[in-house]
Amino acid sequence: MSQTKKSYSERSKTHPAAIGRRLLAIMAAKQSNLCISVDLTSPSQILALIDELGPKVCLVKTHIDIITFTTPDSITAFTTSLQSLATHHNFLIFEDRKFADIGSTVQHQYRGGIYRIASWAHITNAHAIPGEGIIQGLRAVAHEHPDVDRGLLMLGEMSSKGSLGGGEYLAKTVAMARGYADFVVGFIAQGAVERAGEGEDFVVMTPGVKLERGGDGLGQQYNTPDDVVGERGSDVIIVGRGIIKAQDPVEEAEKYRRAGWEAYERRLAN
Ligand code: S5P
Repeated sequence: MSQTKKSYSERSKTHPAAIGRRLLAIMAAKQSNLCISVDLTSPSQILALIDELGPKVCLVKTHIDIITFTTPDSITAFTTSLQSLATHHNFLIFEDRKFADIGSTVQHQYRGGIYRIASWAHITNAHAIPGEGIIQGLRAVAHEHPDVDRGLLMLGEMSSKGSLGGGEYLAKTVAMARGYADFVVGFIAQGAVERAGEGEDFVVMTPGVKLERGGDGLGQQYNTPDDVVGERGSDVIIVGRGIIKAQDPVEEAEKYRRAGWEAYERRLAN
């Protein structure tokens, strides 16, 4: 059976990566395929908004390096609070770091520096451009945390105008990830990626989502939840400004949660 026809609940029992099984189980339990992208710069505003939106989402996406921290301690305080919110509201944390260097360098970037991403983010992402050493480097750091589940998304296709991804690049990215099924949970792409054999499962997450199609004047291109989940077979919608800039972000998040979930249910039924 095509993976796009299987329920999240069914897939949560068989996904080859532990973090993939956990994410799919959360999606099924909360009836949410919504990932909120909290692209704000104030730590307290971010945490307050996540506390409000937590019940509606399966995943919270951060850009830790756009946040204004005053001291190193305030970074730890932030990531500790974020982890508590994740436990309390039952969501996972996705740091949108977009690693793009050789294996040796990304190991340092993932493990160390001031952000110590591997210590708090369940999922992060990487470009395929350096070749599979980037996956090997990140996976080795993830294995330094045997007590916690960690996973990676490979960027195979971007939402922005003129992106070099998609097509053959996406196919090569998928091929590269195949040997790392216990760590590569899935892909960032604009729709379902070429699905393959037994035992494989790719969670596909799609940014560039709003309730109405359009753009932002800087190359971002928006499609609707129905376009990406219903028509193109993506699994998770990633929404930033569509929710965080709304007058009532909680009410808006509920609209996106419902739109994403209904598109998924229609896909299963058709
Ligand atoms: O192809 C991509 C990949 C990502 S991760 N296009 C994207 O827009 N993103 C991220 O998704 C981007 O960095 C931003 O954090 C979010 C989209 O935000 P929005 O405000 O346009 O919904």
